Formats: sequence, structure tokens, C-alpha cells
Amino acid sequence: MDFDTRYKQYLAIIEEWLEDVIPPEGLSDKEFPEKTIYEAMRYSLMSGGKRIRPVLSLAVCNMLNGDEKEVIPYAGAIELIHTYSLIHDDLPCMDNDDYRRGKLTNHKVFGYATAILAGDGLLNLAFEIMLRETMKVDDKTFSRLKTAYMISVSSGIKGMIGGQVIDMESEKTEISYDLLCQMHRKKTGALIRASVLAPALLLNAGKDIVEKLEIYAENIGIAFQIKDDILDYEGDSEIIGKSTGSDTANNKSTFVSILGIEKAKELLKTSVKNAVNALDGMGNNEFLTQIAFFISERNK
Ligand code: GRG
Repeated sequence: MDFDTRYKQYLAIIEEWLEDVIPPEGLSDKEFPEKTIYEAMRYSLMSGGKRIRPVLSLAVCNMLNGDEKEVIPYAGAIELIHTYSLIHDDLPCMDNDDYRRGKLTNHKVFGYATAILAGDGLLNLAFEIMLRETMKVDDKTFSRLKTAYMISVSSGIKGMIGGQVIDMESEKTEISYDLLCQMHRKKTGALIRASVLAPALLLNAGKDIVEKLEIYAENIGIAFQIKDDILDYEGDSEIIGKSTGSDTANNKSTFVSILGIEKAKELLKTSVKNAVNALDGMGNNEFLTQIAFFISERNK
């Protein structure tokens, strides 16, 4: 099966799952006086992201011959966490963006207060879902617990939130290459790593497999961010669905500003190569290999 068909198959599974967990449109005011929050959550969640994180989880599950049903609640929870982070990141007190995924940002449509609560609502829902899954008592309970814990650490102060803080504090100053890498390993990389490792933990994969997946995840995480910086520098805002050039306009330190565009592109290639090499010797690794290339070749 070719890459696009397989990606679309995973997408269909994820979209169906997301539709199931997010309340539908057209709720009655009488029955749901709080319905604005559902609309705001749905607006951002169902607005056509690439879903690369849950796709990664399903792909790793497939490579390890696992059961998708076991993985999807955690993969989906990561997408909810990712969407909350985008809503909050777009707020005027953070990155102040008007467009996301080709649509007006959440606060532009629903106002600041509702956008903050919609982000909170998605974050909370992710943990409700993971706890609900983890409470099922059987021989997989402990692996589910480890997975939920790993995802909470990855999205918290030691992971994504920590990275966001480094980002905010280093605005308008040129930071060192080491700090740039550290920031992105947390801000962007931690949730990508969690998406790759969640199925491995759920399926109790061996140490050698987890180690290889860690190297793969580290490298695609950094590749993802380098590509993001390259797209901000030379991408097409129509295709990306948000404004470009904001990093330069805001004097942000990026892989492009620190290394220059050519070196950034070289580092992107090297990271993809390292990711692909890490999968060496693992059977059924074609799709994950193609994802590494997809990350570096994407135009949005
Ligand atoms: C607010 C706690 C908090 C964290 C925000 C992830 C993040 C941290 C901010 C997003 C800013 C940004 C553009 C980061 C670069 C990499 C990235 C996460 C891009 C967006 O992810 P995609 O490309 O988006 O997967 P889609 O829309 O496809 O889901």
C-alpha cells in the first residue's frame, strides 16, 4: 500500500475517534447551557490538522503488530493536548496569531476567555480519557499507567510547557544553538516522542526496540522543528494556513536564523537520515521511514 493511502487510512481512524469524543454540533441551549465551550473545542480540534502525532502512534503500533484499539485513546489524547497547546500559543499574550490551520484562531472567533477555557477543556478531556482507559483492570493496566504518566510528563513542565517557557523567555534575544535545541526538544519534540513511545509502552516492547524508537523520535522531532522554521522563512502562507515570516519579524532565534538556511537544510537531511537509520533491522518499518521523509518534505 502506498504512503498516501496508508496515511489516509490512519487519518480516518483518528477523525472517527475524535468525532466520538467531542460533543456534536447543534446542541440545544436548554440541555447544554455551556455549549459554547464545546463549540470552541470542536472548532479547533476538527479544523484539519495533519494529525501527525496520532498517525505516528498508529504506525508504531502497526509496526509492532499491536492492537490499534489499545493505542487510539492515548494517540487521540495526544492530539487533544496538541490542539490545546496551539489554541493557547496563538493567544495575544503568547504568539499572537490570527490564523491557524487556514482558519481564524480560536480567540478571534470565540474571544480570549472562551479560547483559554477551550484549551483547558481539551487538556482536561485528554486526561479524563487516559484515566478512563487506565482504570480498566486487566493484565495491561500497568503499561497503560506508564503510558499515561509518560504522556503527562511529556506535555508538562519537563516537556512541552517547559519548552514554551524557554521560548517565551528567549524572545528578542539571540540564544545559543544548544539552548535552541534544548527548547525544541521540549516544546515540539516531547509530544512527538510521546506519540512514538506510547504504543511501545502500551505493547510492552523490549528495551532494544524502545531505544531505537527513542532515537527515531528524537530525530524526527528536531527535523519537524527545523522544517517548521524553514517553512516560516520560505514557505507559502496560503498552503501552511497561517502567516509566515513571523519568526524574522519577531527577531526569534530559529534554526534558520542561527545556522543560515543552507546549514538548516543540511541538518534537516542529517536528522532524517539518523531517524531512518535508527529503524534499521526492525521489520515492517516502511511507513515510519516514509513519515521521516514526509516531515522533511511537507509544505505545511
Ligand atoms: C501553550 C503550553 C503551550 C505550548 C505551546 C507546540 C507549541 C507549544 C506551540 C506551537 C508553536 C509552533 C508553531 C511550534 C512549532 C512546531 C509545531 C508544534 C507546529 C504545529 O504542529 P503541526 O504542524 O500542526 O503538527 P497541525 O495543525 O498540523 O496539527
